[in-house]
Amino acid sequence: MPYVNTKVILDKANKEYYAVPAFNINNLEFLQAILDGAVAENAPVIIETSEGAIKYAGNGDPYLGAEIFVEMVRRYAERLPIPVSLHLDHGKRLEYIMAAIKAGYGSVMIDASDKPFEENMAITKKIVEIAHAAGVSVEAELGTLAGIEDNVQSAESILVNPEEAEQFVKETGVDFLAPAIGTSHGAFKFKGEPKLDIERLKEVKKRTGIPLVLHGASSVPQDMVELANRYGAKLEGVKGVPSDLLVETVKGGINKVNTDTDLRISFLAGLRKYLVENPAQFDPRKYLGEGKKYVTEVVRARLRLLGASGKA
Ligand code: PH4
Ligand code: ZN
Repeated sequence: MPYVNTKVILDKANKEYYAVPAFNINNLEFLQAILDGAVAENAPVIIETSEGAIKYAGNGDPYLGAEIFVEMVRRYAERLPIPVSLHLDHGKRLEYIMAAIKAGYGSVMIDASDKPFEENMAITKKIVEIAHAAGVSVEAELGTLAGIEDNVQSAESILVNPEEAEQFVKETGVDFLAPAIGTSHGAFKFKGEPKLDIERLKEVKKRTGIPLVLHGASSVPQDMVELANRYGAKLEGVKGVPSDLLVETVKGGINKVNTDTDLRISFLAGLRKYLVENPAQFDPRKYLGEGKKYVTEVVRARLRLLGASGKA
């Protein structure tokens, strides 16, 4: 199946009420592990890279980094029986957005969510014009990623406003929207009970109808955390979005589920276990290969949970 535009994958998911995970990569090994999992599940998959990942791959040069990722993803995708797309995650600098568009990414995110609403809207509109002219689809974000604390007042100010979401989508022509509903990036998502504003999400979906994106969606699987800790890691107090709550977000209209932390932790668990159990081994293909197996398992579980398995 070809390397496709992210819109092809997400419009189908929106129509058929499931979600596709978007997995972050920084290198070759994670890409291989993710694609192995998606092929095993006969599922569509979105690969995404942050500006940091592009900088890392390009040794500081965004154009080189973006080209390397497009080449890697496209060359693998062409040989596979599943649709695969490549997305720029949290594009904040014009240089990185242009590099991704020029290199051949299927979609870019313009993240101006830290700017006032009107400014976010103006910046997003401009990027939509540029990207659409090149056949590239666009994701934007409204609200701020942060957990919902007890103080409802502060929650109101950081979470998406559904009326604004409707106006934003109409005026910018954006293809996908990431509404803040109480998640946060990383492995420490909730201080107390995990809580997301599902009603707010449903209202955004009702008013916009477009594919919605959940950032900070990792579940932080406890078996992987325990395994990593057993072999020397110190991951304490880590907490993600529980599986049943994630399924609620899909029912509420989420179609793209950003997942990075879960892959980092599972790779670490496999790598640490292997290195401790094989202290004489120094072939990177062996120890990185073991990390990959754990990533593939987490990818497969995620695809099944979100309803993407069998949807290729
Ligand atoms: N992301 C991943 C952001 C990764 O700069 P960087 O490469 O560290 O950025 O956009 C997510 O939403 C992932 O959420 P998660 O932490 O819950 O996996
Ligand atoms: Zn994110």
